[in-house]
Amino acid sequence: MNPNDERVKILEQAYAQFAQIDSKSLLKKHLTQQVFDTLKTRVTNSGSTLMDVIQSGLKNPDSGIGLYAPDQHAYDVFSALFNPVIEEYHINFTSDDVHPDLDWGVPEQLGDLDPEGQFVISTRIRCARSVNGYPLNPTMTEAHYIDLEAKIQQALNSLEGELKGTYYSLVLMDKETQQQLIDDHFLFKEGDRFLEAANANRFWPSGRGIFFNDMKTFLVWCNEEDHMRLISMEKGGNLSSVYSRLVKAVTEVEKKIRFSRHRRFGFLTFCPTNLGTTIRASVHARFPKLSEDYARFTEIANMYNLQVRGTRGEHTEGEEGVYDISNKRRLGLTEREVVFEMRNGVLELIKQEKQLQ
Ligand code: ADP
Ligand code: CIR
Repeated sequence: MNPNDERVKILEQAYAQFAQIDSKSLLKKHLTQQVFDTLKTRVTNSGSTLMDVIQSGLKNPDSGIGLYAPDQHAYDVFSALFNPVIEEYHINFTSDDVHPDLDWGVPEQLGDLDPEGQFVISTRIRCARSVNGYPLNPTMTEAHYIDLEAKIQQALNSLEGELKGTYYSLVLMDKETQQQLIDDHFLFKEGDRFLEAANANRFWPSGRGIFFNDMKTFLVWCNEEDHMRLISMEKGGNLSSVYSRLVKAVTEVEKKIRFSRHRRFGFLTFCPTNLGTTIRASVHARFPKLSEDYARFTEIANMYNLQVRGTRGEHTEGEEGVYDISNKRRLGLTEREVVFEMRNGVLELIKQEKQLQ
């Protein structure tokens, strides 16, 4: 873009305003004047500018991160901003690193986190996939959403055995059913303001939906934050069982759909926090003693590279002492290592909670 382009002027005004605002986001920390000046005139091959990358964080100063990739090329064009954010979020992933090849490991080695059922209410592991040949959310047309939904639905319809299920389009779903699925932790919420500001909710509910098996232990979100979110979940702490189902599902779906990978960042996602393995392995668990001092609780979780979220997901509160504890980093280590990191950290929290009781 020419420095006199109207879009550069708008960016400059927005950046000046952002400078006055208090924000703990990684965007605020890493979008220095120098980085801003380097990037403000850049455009990706799909026409995305720095504004498309940062507008969610500008509009939501309470963002933890504050940026998204409007298209695959953005990770390279705006690397002066993405790289330091990615390196900080994914701890230890430095500028020389390349994400390793896929390695699921051996699910049976993970075991049960809480065989006596004292702490863990449920276990969930999700991963994200972008479908090769389709743009990311802000650059998708309505036709892309509808076409991709059909492609995903067709691939899922061929699943068999435990993975066999039904696809429910959001367009056809009544509001009560939708709300019940959200309340039961199966479905994504609607109108997420971080995604909204990133231009990721366009044409809603076109092309959006959910697939699940009868037991609701295997689910797929279609065209929400990412093209696909594949989810395995069940009551209790049997991490082996949950992980083994996810591995089976992803392996089967991959036979039908080609996923996009970034040469350095592994599986491609819309949010830089999800790159690499894209795995978030979590428990819903009660830690009544440890969480009495919430600041200390999150500090301990951090020591094991774990993240604490509220009961209804990111940006929500813990209800009745139930927290969502998951691995924080997803990039720079293998699938096996990510899930082991979550396992070891949760086992340690359980040990410490027991000592306090
Ligand atoms: P995601 O993990 O897909 O990035 P969220 O943090 O928004 O996104 O969580 C999505 C949903 O999954 C929420 O309803 C959340 O409560 C639910 N969830 C997460 N972990 C668990 C778990 N271990 N057991 C049950 N539900 C869970
Ligand atoms: C934020 O910046 O808070 C939102 N854009 C969501 C970021 C994803 N968070 C995460 O920790 N994985």
